[in-house]
Amino acid sequence: MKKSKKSKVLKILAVLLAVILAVAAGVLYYFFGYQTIDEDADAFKIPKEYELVFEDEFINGYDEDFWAPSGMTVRRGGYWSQDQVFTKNGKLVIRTEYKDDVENPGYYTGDLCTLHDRLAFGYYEIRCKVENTRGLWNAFWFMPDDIYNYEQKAQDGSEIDIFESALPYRIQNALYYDGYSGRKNIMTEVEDLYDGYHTYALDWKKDGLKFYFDGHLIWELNEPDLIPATPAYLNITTEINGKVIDGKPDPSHIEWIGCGKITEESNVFPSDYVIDYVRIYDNGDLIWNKQ
Ligand SMILES: [Ca+2]
Ligand SMILES: [Ca+2]
Repeated sequence: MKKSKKSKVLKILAVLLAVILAVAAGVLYYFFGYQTIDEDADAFKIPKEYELVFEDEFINGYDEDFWAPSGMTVRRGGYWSQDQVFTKNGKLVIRTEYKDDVENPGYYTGDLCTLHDRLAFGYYEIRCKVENTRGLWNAFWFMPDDIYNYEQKAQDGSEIDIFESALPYRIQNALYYDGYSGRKNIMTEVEDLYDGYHTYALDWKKDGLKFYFDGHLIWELNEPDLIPATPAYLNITTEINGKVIDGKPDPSHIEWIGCGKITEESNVFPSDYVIDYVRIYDNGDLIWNKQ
């Protein structure tokens, strides 16, 4: 009797310990978890059968038929303004800086997003340079018109982050779906993240997603219910960590834990997200709904 009671207690303790360890592992991955890149692995080369269907080299402007800045708007802890988005020497620059000589003093940055076109599947590549500025993140990502479709998991609308740079020396790739209640993500540590230009790519096919950094495969998803099949719009953005409080950006209410808070003291401004090019290839599956 005593023995069985003891073994029951031990079993319960073992289960509890397993649960605690699993939760701890989840928490650790959430805050600290990341992978590194196998630089010795063969780099991916764009197959010959992939057809280049769009290219913006940002020479004397961006392709105004394809995308545009969102215009003056409040975005998290800062403002998006078309004035922060310009081209220079064959590069697109999204500039972040603090402005106090304007009607609404605060941190100003910007974005480009596709105006009317919606895309699904295809191969997408950006070549860009990011800076180690705390409290903001640069990104290249897809957003569906409706992420609040719950009938299917990611298939009926998913945010797809081809990359986000939020944590120091780390990039994140992610899928968000079902009204942001669904998430799959991976963090990758990159030692030379800030040392010049890198390429970030997504090969989005009907049977899977592959994410690349400088040609190195860093994440692969093959589960059918996680492969988005809904055309989405494409974004290049910089976002300031923070929340909108009473219609105003408040960078002291930080939203992404670990990204930190943007401050003039800890950063050098202006901070530029510099994009050399964006290219889109038809990988055999591309859907491009033009308007
Ligand atoms: Ca869904
Ligand atoms: Ca260029």
